[in-house]
Amino acid sequence: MARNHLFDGLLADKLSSPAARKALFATLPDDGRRYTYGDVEDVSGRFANVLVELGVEPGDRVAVQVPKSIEAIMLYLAVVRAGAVFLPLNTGYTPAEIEYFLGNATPRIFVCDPRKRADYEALTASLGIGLETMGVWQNHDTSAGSLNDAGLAAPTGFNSVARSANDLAAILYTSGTTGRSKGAMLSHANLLSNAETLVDVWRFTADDVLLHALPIFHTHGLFVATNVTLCAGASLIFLPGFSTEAVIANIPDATSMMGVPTFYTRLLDDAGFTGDLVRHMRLFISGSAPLLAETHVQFEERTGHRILERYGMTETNMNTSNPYEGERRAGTVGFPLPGVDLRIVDAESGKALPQGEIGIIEVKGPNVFSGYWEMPEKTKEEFRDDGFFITGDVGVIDADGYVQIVGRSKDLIISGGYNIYPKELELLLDEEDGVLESAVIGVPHADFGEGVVAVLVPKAGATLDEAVILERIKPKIARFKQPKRVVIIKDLPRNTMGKVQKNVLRDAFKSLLQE
Ligand code: MCA
Ligand code: AMP
Repeated sequence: MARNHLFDGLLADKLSSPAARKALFATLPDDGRRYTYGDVEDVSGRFANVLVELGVEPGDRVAVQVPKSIEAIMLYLAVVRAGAVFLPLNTGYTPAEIEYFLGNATPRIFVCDPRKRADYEALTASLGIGLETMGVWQNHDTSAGSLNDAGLAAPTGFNSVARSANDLAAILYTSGTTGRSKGAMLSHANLLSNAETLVDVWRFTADDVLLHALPIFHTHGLFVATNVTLCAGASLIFLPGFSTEAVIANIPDATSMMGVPTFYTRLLDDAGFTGDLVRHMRLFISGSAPLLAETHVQFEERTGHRILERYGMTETNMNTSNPYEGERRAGTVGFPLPGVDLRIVDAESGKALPQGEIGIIEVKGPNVFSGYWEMPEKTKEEFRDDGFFITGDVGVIDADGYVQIVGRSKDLIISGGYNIYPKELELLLDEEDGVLESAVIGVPHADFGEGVVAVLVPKAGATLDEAVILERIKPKIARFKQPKRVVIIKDLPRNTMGKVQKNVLRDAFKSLLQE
């Protein structure tokens, strides 16, 4: 039978016999349900049948902004099985933000939260995009959206559409320095090769139980956590989101956990998170944002476990990881993964730098995406002629080969593991009445690592008010991107070239978000 590279690569051996199909894929502590690998095949088959019925053809995009549920994972697999391209969107995005993604990606259908259907009817109708809904199922009897209903009525059997290694499996949007998001095109082979590598280097097996508290619209929760689990034939404890209470309640049944640094600092802040509670754990992994060396040390002191930090990007999946065996070095992201070439280059000349010198990190490998959706120019700008992708992260390789990320050449804020591009906010703020110009910066934040601060300069004669500005941008942009504070100053500091000196602002306001 023709193969679907990603689905069959992840799952064929788990579906090969009735006994294998009975293995557990997920438990859902919220409603007591259990999902076996057989259920994964059956439910993804139901949704794949529904998608085909709705007119989804191979290569079509299916855009999805739905609350976290196990059915949403089944929808991801269904899209892959139908030969289409999965396009997940952050649940925090406002309709104004979603409009751009739908216009840019022109999906066949858009699946939204049933509670938000009315917000999208006119937009999808005007773009000629089908509108469907998917909500959270509390049990098998109650449905929660048009896709949930249709899935219940559809047959389970579905012959996955043949797809080869280079066919697209997903598009994930990631903002650029220009402030407009670009769709990173990820192939079946990008996703499968990275999952296989991570299973290997992190020693995942069918005995693993991964505590899943991440959102599933980004690389971390969707591909790293979920694909690795599927690939290993392991299982998930699938939580609707992160809370320290839920993690503490469920961690006794887990063997492993993946999280952003905020997960770990919040757990350490809770006296109920003790060494005894997690003595049995095999592995804690952190990524998406820098884990402070201090957190690494505190975590080991409390639990005896050394968090394993790794480094990735939407465009590349995972690039480097600290070793499973051997020293997990605090403040570093470890070694390039097997099959990944990583070099440090001079930002200006693009020439490779010797070990120990700081420069831009570039990567090449089977994990690296093929380009940005319908943006050949942008794609060209971010690749070297020899195929290396320019990450925009600034790093250095130490004498033992550990990669350390020391900064970013791209103007990016990472808050609680979410990326925020200042330009996008600056464009919005500049449109506000009375604003002459703005600069958006990230400053230290005890909980989120970095928090957003907007620095505004009023037009001559105008007065600006922090609360009014915050209120006005509220409906325009996702909550997590909104400034935690707005400060108003007379002039922005500039260098002799006229460029705003954000480092000066970051220094001036470095304590603004500290308690
Ligand atoms: C929530 N808020 C935030 C954030 N999260 N503000 C800034 N940054 C955030 N990350 C807002 C809320 O809207 C709220 O505003 C206020 O801050 C307090 O929210 P709180 O209830 O404390 O937040 P929460 O719901 O507990 O969420 C915090 C969280 C969450 C659990 C850390 O942000 C999270 O799950 N982050 C994970 C992100 C992630 O998966 N990143 C991976 C990207 P108000 O009170 O006004 O409503 S993939 C990636 O980066 C690459 C490829 C990789 O390497 O993995
Ligand atoms: P995204 O745009 O969501 O793909 O985020 C990718 C960016 O997150 C990378 O380019 C890095 O700047 C950052 N990142 C991911 N993992 C780490 C890490 N372990 N340490 C520091 N930065 C990280």
